[in-house]
Amino acid sequence: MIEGFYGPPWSHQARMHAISFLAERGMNAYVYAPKSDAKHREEWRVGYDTAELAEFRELAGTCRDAATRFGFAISPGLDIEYGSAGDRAVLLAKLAPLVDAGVDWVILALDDIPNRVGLAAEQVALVGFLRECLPAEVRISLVPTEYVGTRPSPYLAELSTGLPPDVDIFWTGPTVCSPTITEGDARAWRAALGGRPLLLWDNYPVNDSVMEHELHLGAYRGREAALADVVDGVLCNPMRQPRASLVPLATAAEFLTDPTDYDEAGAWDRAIEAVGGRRAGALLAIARACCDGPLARPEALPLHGLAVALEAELDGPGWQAPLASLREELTALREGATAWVDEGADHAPADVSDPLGAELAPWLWQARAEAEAGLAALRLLQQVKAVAVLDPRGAGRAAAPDAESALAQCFTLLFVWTAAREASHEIVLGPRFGLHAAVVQLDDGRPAIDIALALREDASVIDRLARLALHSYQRWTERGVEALRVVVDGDEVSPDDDGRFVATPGATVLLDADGSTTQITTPAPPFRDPRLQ
Ligand code: LTM
Repeated sequence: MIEGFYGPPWSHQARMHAISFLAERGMNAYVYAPKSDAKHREEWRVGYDTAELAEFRELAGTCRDAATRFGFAISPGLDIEYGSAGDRAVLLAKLAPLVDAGVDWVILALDDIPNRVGLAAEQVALVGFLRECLPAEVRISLVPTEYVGTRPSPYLAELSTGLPPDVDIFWTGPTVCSPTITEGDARAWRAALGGRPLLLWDNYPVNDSVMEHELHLGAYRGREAALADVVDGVLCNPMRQPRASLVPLATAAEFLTDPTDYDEAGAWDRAIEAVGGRRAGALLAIARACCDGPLARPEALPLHGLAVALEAELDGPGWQAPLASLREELTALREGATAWVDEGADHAPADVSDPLGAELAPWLWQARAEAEAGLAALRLLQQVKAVAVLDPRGAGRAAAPDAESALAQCFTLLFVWTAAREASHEIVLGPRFGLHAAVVQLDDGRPAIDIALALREDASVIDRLARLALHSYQRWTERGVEALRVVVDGDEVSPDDDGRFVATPGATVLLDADGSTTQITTPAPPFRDPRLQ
């Protein structure tokens, strides 16, 4: 793992917990590289104080005990004068106490700075200087200024010819947060670097900068098993939320331990169980609502598949079953999120009694609002259909759509949908507007943004359900009123004024009203219905 995101660095305790948790699952490297630790980047010249060095020492000890390699990254590229003897001396003076505290791996992180002609040569000289001055047992790696792509470039060529041979180079794949990374991608990048050792800085599940409203709780995926034969290591960049990160990271650990036989679904279940503990059920519900991201498009959300299935059945007699599946998914989300936020209503970022709940709180609140809106949409869809209750002896009661009930439900939907859209910017059940860092290489090696990869718009499943319900309601208002028909095993029966009818047990019962049909396959409709009270 490489803690290399923008945003508040993890707490020391969270870091120590993550290292031990991941070591138990086979991960064996940790790099300290939080961009927002000023002493790591903006104020890289300032040394760590005694208390901070004591924490690094403890971290080094934890890593040693967990058979985990401990790396410290320094990111001086914003303002270092590469050739300046003064800056070089400051850099060495900064690193010396860290090496003394147990760091035996130094990473020079020169990412996210402007590139220019001649930069590679200056960086090569600085790495050479560090190689000469740091003890031989300290490994050195470089995060280059160009770290994305699969093609050669003048910068990479210059870098690879000048660096000491044992210095390995970080790379993030074809883009910054790469949806897929193949063996071929890695071979191509390695070739662009003259075949030198390559470490994958895998930007998953990271959710910083433009992604900070997303929670990436889905399983690790999209990496070819044979990638392991080409790269010399994989370090995942976690989310700003240390506990929640352990879900995707535990799945990555399973993949990296055995890429060929990786069982994505099983790994995800195991991760949720291990991280969620007594909250595993609720964590599963929120994870199913937040498993899209750079590695999985919103179409991968389970609720999306259920919504598509409902759309396919909506105009036919079998609409109740897919509607019931959606109700189940959304109810689990609403119940899980509600119980969690209610128990820790004062969840503050520093809540130590439930650190996972504190991290997830903004998404739990949003999940509750989204689930309410989705359920309101489903209720409205039911209101514009004929429904019935049917007991095992064949006694039934049916009702046609009713203008008053439908209107009331339509208003409810409009209010709760508005509430969900206005609640917060946190993304749950698909983005209304979302961005991913999608820098790529053009054919000639120059950098660019892949807009198709970067932009995700109008992909909220809740919006989709709300629109579906409102359009169904609209279509119903445009139809003429037709009398309710009840057809039992092909024969029309006449319900009484209260809608009561009798069917032989096990018979096929169809209701027709206002141009739509409902087949009765369950004793009651998906939602309790005011028309049948
Ligand atoms: O990926 C690299 C090498 N650098 C930065 C990371 O610090 C950041 O966390 C990710 C995700 O936004 N993108 C980067 O470019």
